[in-house]
Amino acid sequence: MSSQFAASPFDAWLVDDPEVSRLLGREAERQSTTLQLIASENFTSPAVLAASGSILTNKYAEGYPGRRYYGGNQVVDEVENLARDRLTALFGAEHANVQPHAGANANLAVYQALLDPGDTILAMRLDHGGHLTHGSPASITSKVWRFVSYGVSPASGDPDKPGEIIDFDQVADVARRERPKLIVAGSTAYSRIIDPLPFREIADSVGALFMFDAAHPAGLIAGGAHPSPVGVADVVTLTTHKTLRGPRGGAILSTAELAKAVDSAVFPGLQGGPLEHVIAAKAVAFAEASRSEFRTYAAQVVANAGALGAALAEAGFRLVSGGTENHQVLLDLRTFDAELTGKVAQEVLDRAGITCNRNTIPDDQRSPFITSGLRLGSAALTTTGMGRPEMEVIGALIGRTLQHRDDEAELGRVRAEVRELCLGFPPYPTLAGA
Ligand code: DSN
Repeated sequence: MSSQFAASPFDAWLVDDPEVSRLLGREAERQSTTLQLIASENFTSPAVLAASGSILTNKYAEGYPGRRYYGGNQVVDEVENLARDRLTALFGAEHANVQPHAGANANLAVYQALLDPGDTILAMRLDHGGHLTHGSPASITSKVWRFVSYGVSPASGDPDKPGEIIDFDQVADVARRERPKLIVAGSTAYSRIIDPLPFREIADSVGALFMFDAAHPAGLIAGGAHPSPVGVADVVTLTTHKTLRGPRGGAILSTAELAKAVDSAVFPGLQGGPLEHVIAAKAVAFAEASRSEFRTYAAQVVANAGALGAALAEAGFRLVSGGTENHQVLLDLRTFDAELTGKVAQEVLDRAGITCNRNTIPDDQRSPFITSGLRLGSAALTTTGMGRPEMEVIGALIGRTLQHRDDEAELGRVRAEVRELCLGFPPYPTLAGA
């Protein structure tokens, strides 16, 4: 492939499959000329792309280093040990499992490791920002375990104390009443720091174990922008592809005491052969996240989300919880336009080259498919080098797009401005033209 936009360091090797090559080329162009504001996405480094596209995909390695069910794993063992060592060092953890194929698998494995079927788990309400694996009726988690939930405090309308933050009185009350065996902290749509300490205290007060789902803030924790739950929680789960900026996948950190239970729950409990090519890419990402530049990156992600949120507030949107302390901005669209749903906003923004996702807001009257909110994230655009000035431009562009959503000519003008902006911040400058 010879294009201005490269999809991987190995594009040229796809000449024998022009159909896939063309599709990858189109996706490379999409990622390079539209604004990536999905809060759970990022741009990995070319080194991460190279490792995840490597020959390690050929190897079966069921088991763990030194204890595999297949021969020929001498090198693979070194790769997985390197990934585990780098991850434990990055977070100061006693034990790491780098095999989970996704964050959902990591969570499921922890439940399996620590609980019996039917045990009670206390986690965040889905419509207040919790994840599917925190007890959605659609998830297998709720069929195996009994979930009870906590949420955020009501919106107050007072700009100095806006509310919509985790209600620890409620966490403690439900914990006392329901006596969960496990308390889960963590969310997918919540723009504030999650302090692990009050959760620990509540868990101790009712004799519960404590799991921190760090899928979203893992990179902010690694980069020192958020407090670390490691050493506070019994188990920390994470994804490697969001703010941590690695390949798509999950990982689990635990105390040494829980290591065996966690490892057995991942394999053979839940998964078969580990994706060693992805584990190699995780190792690359963990090394990248341990460098001082990554601390600068994490701080900039938070600063950029703040700048984007301020620009959106200026454009007339209400920010859920009144602001942001992480990589996310959760918008309540109703103050901007009571008729505008998250679904329509997402679709119109997509046409203008602005990629984000609709999201419920606390106590949303609309369904999760329609929603009254939008979730935006700053992690990917920060990787491209964008800063405050670009966030201000993007906030204004979002306002303009949604204001003129029925005006195709205006959407076309925004699309052109978005393309121009993105071309100044290529995600893969060293691969372009490959
Ligand atoms: N898909 C993830 C997110 O967007 O937050 C959660 O699984």
